[in-house]
Amino acid sequence: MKLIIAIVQDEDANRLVNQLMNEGLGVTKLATTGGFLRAGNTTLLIGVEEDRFQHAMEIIEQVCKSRKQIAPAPSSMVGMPSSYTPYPIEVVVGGATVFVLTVDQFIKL
Ligand code: 2BA
Repeated sequence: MKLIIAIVQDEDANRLVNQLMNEGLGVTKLATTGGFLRAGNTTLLIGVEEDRFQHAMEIIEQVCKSRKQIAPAPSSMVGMPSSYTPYPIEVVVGGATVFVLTVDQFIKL
């Protein structure tokens, strides 16, 4: 069994949970915050049997879209003159950041 930990954008999260549930896959949704943008995102825990792993990954790939977001500039930058005005920067947030772990045991009590 594998545990997929997928960090996705809030905009895609509900559709992804619905699609996974429709396919009979178990999923847990966590409200999380990205360290860089300090904005909300969603982390899904998806436990899947090996034979359904590829299908789960395909669903994630189909549903999750990468988008551009504006990251606020740091308020102060070391070594810069005090007249320096930092500008916000544009970053591309990926469709999904996915970690895959091999599950040692899966127990329901
Ligand atoms: P955030 O940390 O809020 O990052 C949002 C996006 O900002 C990133 O998209 C990336 O395009 C950009 N970014 C992040 N750190 C940066 C930096 N030091 N300099 C310039 N740009 C930077 P993604 O890479 O697609 O990541 C989306 C979210 O996935 C992240 O939100 C974070 O919550 C999670 N994530 C990404 N890599 C991770 C990792 N190695 N471990 C744990 N979580 C991770």
